[in-house]
Amino acid sequence: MADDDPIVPPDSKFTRTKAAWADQGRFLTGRTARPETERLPPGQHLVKNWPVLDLGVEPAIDKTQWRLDVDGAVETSVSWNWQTFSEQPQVDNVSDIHCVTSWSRYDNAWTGVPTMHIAEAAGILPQARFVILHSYDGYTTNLTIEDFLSPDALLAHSWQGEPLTREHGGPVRLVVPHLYFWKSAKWLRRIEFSTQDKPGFWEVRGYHNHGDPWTEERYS
Ligand SMILES: Nc1nc2c(c(=O)[nH]1)N[C@H]1C(S)=C(S)[C@@H](COP(=O)(O)O)O[C@H]1N2
Ligand SMILES: [Mo]
Repeated sequence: MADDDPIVPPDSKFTRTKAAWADQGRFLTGRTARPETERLPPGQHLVKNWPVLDLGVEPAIDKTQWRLDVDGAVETSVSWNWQTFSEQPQVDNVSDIHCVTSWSRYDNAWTGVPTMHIAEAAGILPQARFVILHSYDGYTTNLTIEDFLSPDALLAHSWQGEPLTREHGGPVRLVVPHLYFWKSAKWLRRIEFSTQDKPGFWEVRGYHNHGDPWTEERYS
């Protein structure tokens, strides 16, 4: 894919509302919690269902058309199709979801390819420090290499043993459990390793560049 995103993400009332929450500091408690002693981060409440949050456009990507590119500051650019992606090493991982709009959901069983393997397959250059995720709906989000390569982070294609549904980001989404869920890009299209940070869709709309739920890094 070219460096410029060809897709323009939609503007919507919900997008504008969420941008306003960043201005107002909505849901902030000023409390910090520790993952070792508390399971629910400050300002969060537990839900049993699984809410859908996105820009309102849910791209339908057939597995025969689906591609995932890994490029940028790497030794070897990689482009997987569904077949070659399925041949990569697989892991199962159970983790909690924490969304910045204040809901959390426990015990999500994900299956997919560990992000560590992506780094090995492409060979990250020493000067690469950031990872920019690009999605089929035009969404982007940014992470440091360390956060992206966290041991429980993966490119998930299944949830609770079933293929990830379209509304939750299928065929493949990122899952980075230790950060707010907006960092977990749905409908993943491209993983760009970069020497420079490039704040993504929510990061340029008042949301925190890092997004740690335990220290309430909700807004910038
Ligand atoms: N491509 C894409 N990924 C995205 C989003 C989006 O709009 N587009 N929204 C983010 C936000 S804000 C959240 S909270 C989670 C929601 O994931 P879910 O709908 O599966 O709960 O996806 C994240 N990943
Ligand atoms: Mo979100």
